[in-house]
Parts: sequence; structure tokens; C-alpha cells
Amino acid sequence: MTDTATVFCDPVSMQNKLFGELSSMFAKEVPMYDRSLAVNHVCNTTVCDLVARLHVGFAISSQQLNQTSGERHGAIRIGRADEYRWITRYFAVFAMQPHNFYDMTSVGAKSKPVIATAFRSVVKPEHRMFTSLLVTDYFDASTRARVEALLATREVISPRAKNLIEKNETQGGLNAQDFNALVREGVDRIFKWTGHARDHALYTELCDAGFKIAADIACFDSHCLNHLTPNTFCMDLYTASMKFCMGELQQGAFRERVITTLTRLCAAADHDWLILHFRHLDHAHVDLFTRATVSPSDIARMVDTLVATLQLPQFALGNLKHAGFKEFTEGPSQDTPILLRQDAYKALTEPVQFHNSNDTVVHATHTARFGEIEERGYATTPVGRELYDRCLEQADAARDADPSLVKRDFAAFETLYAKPFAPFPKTLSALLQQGLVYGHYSATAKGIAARGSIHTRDIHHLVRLGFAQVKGLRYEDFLPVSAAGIFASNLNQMGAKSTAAVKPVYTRAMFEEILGKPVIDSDEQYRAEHEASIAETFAQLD
Ligand code: OOG
Ligand code: NI
Repeated sequence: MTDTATVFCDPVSMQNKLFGELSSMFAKEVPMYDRSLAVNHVCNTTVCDLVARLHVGFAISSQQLNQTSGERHGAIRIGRADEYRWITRYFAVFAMQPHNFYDMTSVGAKSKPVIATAFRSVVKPEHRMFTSLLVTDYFDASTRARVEALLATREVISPRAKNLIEKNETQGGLNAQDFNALVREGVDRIFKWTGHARDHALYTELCDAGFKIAADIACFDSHCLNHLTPNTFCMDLYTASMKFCMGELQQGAFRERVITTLTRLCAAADHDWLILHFRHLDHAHVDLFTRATVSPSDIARMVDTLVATLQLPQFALGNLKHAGFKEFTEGPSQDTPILLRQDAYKALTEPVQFHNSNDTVVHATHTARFGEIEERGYATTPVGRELYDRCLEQADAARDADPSLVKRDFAAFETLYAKPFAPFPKTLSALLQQGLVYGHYSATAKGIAARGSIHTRDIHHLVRLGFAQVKGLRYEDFLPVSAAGIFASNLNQMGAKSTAAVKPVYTRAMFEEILGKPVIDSDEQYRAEHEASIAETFAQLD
């Protein structure tokens, strides 16, 4: 083949490019997002400094740090089934497949008229897009008709974008020029915020009825990014730093929190923690590190440096327009390294021009885009997930029973919230032994050398003997309840019940019909990897 146009780009590199460009776009649109990335960079650098003192031999280049910090998940909300199908096909070009069916219409008081999936790579995902679909049959007939009529008259995905998607499907790939054009379609049109909306009357009615989410979807003319979430190495360091920069936490209290957090990190940052948090590390690397101690005065010096950095003018976030930072982090307690912890600065109130059908223009505002951050832990088994759900329910109840505690006495709040999570072990090996999380096992050189003289088939025992090693599988997906909590606190609105005569039931099968392809069940994937790695380890060790 001589035609250079048939040289296809690697979809995963193009996915990195897409998310890099989306991040630049979002940083230009939302100055607070841009600054929060800078705060996260300072925090991650502090964590790396601490880890380097704790583990002699640990090193991370600024390029590796930037790469690791480049991970993002976005959230978009879509109005029509045909749009949703096109978006599914769009992400497929970038090797992103739908993972899990999230039914947000049945999550109790936080229920919303959306069903969703997350697009991501099947292996080693770095980026994700949580993609919601508005289900209009959740509403009474007249609201439904108005929402559908408005949605019917928009065109978010251009003919050019559709052509490129189809070309990819028929050719089995795209060249650089086509890929770049498709990235531009996403960044300049499909996921871009325009500040233009339609039908102010419908907008107001939906918001007043408790359906801000529906207003956010139906009245706007793009699938604008609602948030673009980076990953942090230490949630508590980041949230304290943001609150300090936003003027919500005074210096004394900030120092105290950072000392607590860094001291905890010294205890938590073992080899498993390193492998979980740093993509460039494996057992082969961490086994070469030697453990050192970090003294309170080392920590005090690190705190001084952090405070001095965050006092620089570029971190004076109180000067930017904002609505404050969320009061508490969603997810497990800080000492329980499972699933994911998420937090956010609250949604900004932004100017919007509504163009009504009678040619009038209304200048109003819209509050939807917020600044989320996350830290990922180990993927739980169904048993672990069930235990998590129970612990979370108790922790949330304890928190809600004394809602002002978090402001009054943060340390007491942390203790209160952590207590219900006591049934969870805090180390990877204990989590694995109790069957609460998934791992990837492999034989060690020592194990292979001992072949023939090994007398156990207990995988945990093999690890303890040094014949096998394990790394915890990272949770790469979402939690509907946590997502619903994020929605609720940012929009300042709980869920709202269906106003349809009969509340419809949404099934995965019906959702898959909209997508035009099956949804991957990520739990099955984690379990398959876990089990295959054990079988492979047994085979290697005979
Ligand atoms: C999606 C919320 C889900 C998360 O991190 O759980 C999400 C949305 O706000 O549209 O992004
Ligand atoms: Ni999110």
C-alpha cells in the first residue's frame, strides 16, 4: 500500500490528545479549573517529595509527574437517544467503550431523570467520560412533549463529525489529519460551553420543579463538559490546600491539617500504595527501594514550603468568582483505600443568554459546572462492595445527624466518619485475604526457583512465602451514589421523583439498544483478571 492516507493513528494516543485538548479548552473557559490544576500539581509534588524521603530510590521525573497528573474524567449530559448513539460511536474511534449501566433514576432521594454509562479504554484506562442520557418519559406528558420538541431542533454533531466517524468505521481507523479534525469537532463544538440557551420559560419551570439537571440538558445547544476531573495523589492534602487558597481555611488550621495528612501518609505509603498511585512503578521497582524515616521536623519543613508556595499571588483563589468548596469528601473514609474518593469546588454561577422562540433574549445565569477531583483505590468484589454500601450508609447517617460538626471540629468529624468503615481492613493484603478487593497475582523469581518443593495452593500463603506477588486492581469506574451526591450538593438540589403517570423502569437491555452495542460489565473484567492471574501463577509455580 503506497497511499499514506491509510497510515492510521493509534486511537489511545489520540484519546490522550483529545483529553489534553479538552483540558486546555476547559482551563480557558473556567479560570478556577486552571488554578485548581496548579494547586493539585503543588500537592502532588509535595507527596512525591515525602515519598522520596520515605523510600530511598523513589524518583519521578517531571514528565512522569505530568503524565500521571494528566488523567481525566469528564461528564457530559445528552438529550436524545440518537445523539447518544453518535457519541457512543465518537468515543469508539478513540478506543473508549461503554462500561457499566448506571441507573440514576433509582438511587433513593437523589434520583434523577438520567441513565448513564462511562466510556473508557478496556485496559489501562486513563480517561473516562461519564455520559448521561435524559429520559424524557420520567416526566408528565406535557413537560415531556415540550422537552422533546426543544431537543428535536438542535444539531450538536455536525455532518463533518458524522462523516469522520463513519469513515473510521469503514476504514478501520483514521489518519492523523482526520483524527485531528475529529478532536477539533469535539473540542470546538460537541463538548464546548457556549453560554447560549433556549426557552427560558421551560428552563425556569424545570429548575423550579427540582429538575435542574433536565434544564441543563434540554435548554443548551451542546453536550458541554460539566466537569473535567483530574486525579490527585492525596485527596486530603488537595482539599485542605484548595480551602486555604480560597480563604476558607486559616493558616493555623491549614498547617495542622497538613501535618496530620502527611503524618498519615508516612504510615500509609507502603509498596502497595506506591504501586496503586504511580503508573510507572511495579514490584520490580519498589523492591529496590529502602525504607527511611521521616521526622516531624522534616514534615514541618515541608509544610513551610507548601504554605509559602500557596501564598504566591497565582494561588489567591479567593480573588476568583466562586461558590466555595464542598464541605466533605464523598466515598470511603480517608483510611480505607477502596473505590474512589471525590470532592469538588461548587458549581459556578455563569452568565447565559436565552434565545426564546419569539425572538426575545433573556440574560440570566446558570449554575452547573463545578470542579471535581478524585483519588482512586482498589476495585472491590461484590462482597466488598456490599460491605462498602453498608458502611457508607452508616457513615452518611452519622454525618447527617450532626451536619455542622465538619465545620466545628474537623478532626472529630473524620473520626465519626471513619468509625463505620472499621470493618474494612486498611492494607491490601488484608483486603485480599478477606476477599473484599481484586488483585493481579504473578510468580516471583524465588517462587519459580522453588518449583517442585512448594506445598501450598493457598495464594495468600504463596504471597507471604515470597513465591508470588500481587498488585491490587485499581477501581476504574464510577459509583452512582457518590455521583448522585456530587450532583445534589453541587446543584444545591436533591433528586426529584418521576412525574409520569407510572414511573418507567429502565433496563440495561433497553440502554444497549440505544447504544447499539453491549455495555461491558467491569466487575466481570476485574474478576476475570483476578482469576486468570491466579491460574497463571499456579501454572508458573507448578
Ligand atoms: C455526572 C456525575 C458523575 C462522577 O464523578 O461520579 C460523575 C454528571 O455530573 O453529569 O462524574
Ligand atoms: Ni465526575
